[in-house]
Parts: sequence; structure tokens; C-alpha cells
Amino acid sequence: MTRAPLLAFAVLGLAACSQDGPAGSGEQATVQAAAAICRPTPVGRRMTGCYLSLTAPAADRLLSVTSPDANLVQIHESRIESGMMMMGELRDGLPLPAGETVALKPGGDHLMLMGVKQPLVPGDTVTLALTFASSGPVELTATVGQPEATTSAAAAH
Ligand SMILES: [Cu+2]
Repeated sequence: MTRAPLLAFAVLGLAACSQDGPAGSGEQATVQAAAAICRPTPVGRRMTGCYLSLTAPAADRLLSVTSPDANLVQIHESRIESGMMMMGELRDGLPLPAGETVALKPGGDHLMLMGVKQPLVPGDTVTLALTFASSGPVELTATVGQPEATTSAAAAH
């Protein structure tokens, strides 16, 4: 007999919370993104890697990335398997420890643009929209060029 009224109260409480929205949650922490760069697309190919550094004030996670300039953006890790450089999607996203700068760089973690709509040449720009587990979304503009830390071993990505 007491259960039904309790349940109704809980549902009402939830509804009130969601109506409050971001205004009630105060100032939202923002992940700082810097040095975003995408490689030019290889001739005849529609995929390429992007690199940047991310600094989250509180522990967070990069969940997904979209771009109007590509059909799909995946978060990739690189690893050596049987002496070969392999890469794969980080399906749970990329962890961002509090206050630490996480660098996505050639030979390591990177963003993979797939189904790039126009060939990317140096001097072009790419818009990236980043979604995080806790922080608000971040939109940024990456330049197209060769990342500084390029080594021959990392040439593939
Ligand atoms: Cu990749």
C-alpha cells in the first residue's frame, strides 16, 4: 500500500531534475583541445588520421567524434602485434585522466576520418566535434598538414 505513492514520488523527482537541465548544474568543465592536425588524404584514398592533445580538468573520457567533412570518425589505438603495426577502434572511448595532457599522435592513439568527402590537401581545415562522458561537447578546427612527430615507422598512420 505504501509502494505506489513512493514510486510516484520518485518519478516526479526525476522529471523535475531533467527539466532543470544544464542551467541547474552550474558551470560545466571544458576539455582543452590543442594542436589539432589531420594528414592530407593519400591520393585515391578517403581515409586519414588526425592528431591533437586533450586536457581534461577532471577525469573524463572522449566518447565519440563527428565531422561534417567525413562520413565517420573513429577513435583508434595503435599497437604492435606480431611485429606489425595494427590499429583498432577504442570502442569504450579514450580515457582522459584529470589534469593530464593526453596526446594523440602518429604511432599512438589517433582519430581516423573515414569516407572523407573532399580530398584533404595541406592548408585545408577539418571541423571536428568531440563528445565527452562528463564535459560539454567541444568543436574545433584542425589544419591539414604533416604532424611534427612523423617518423618513417609511423608513416602509415
Ligand atoms: Cu587508424
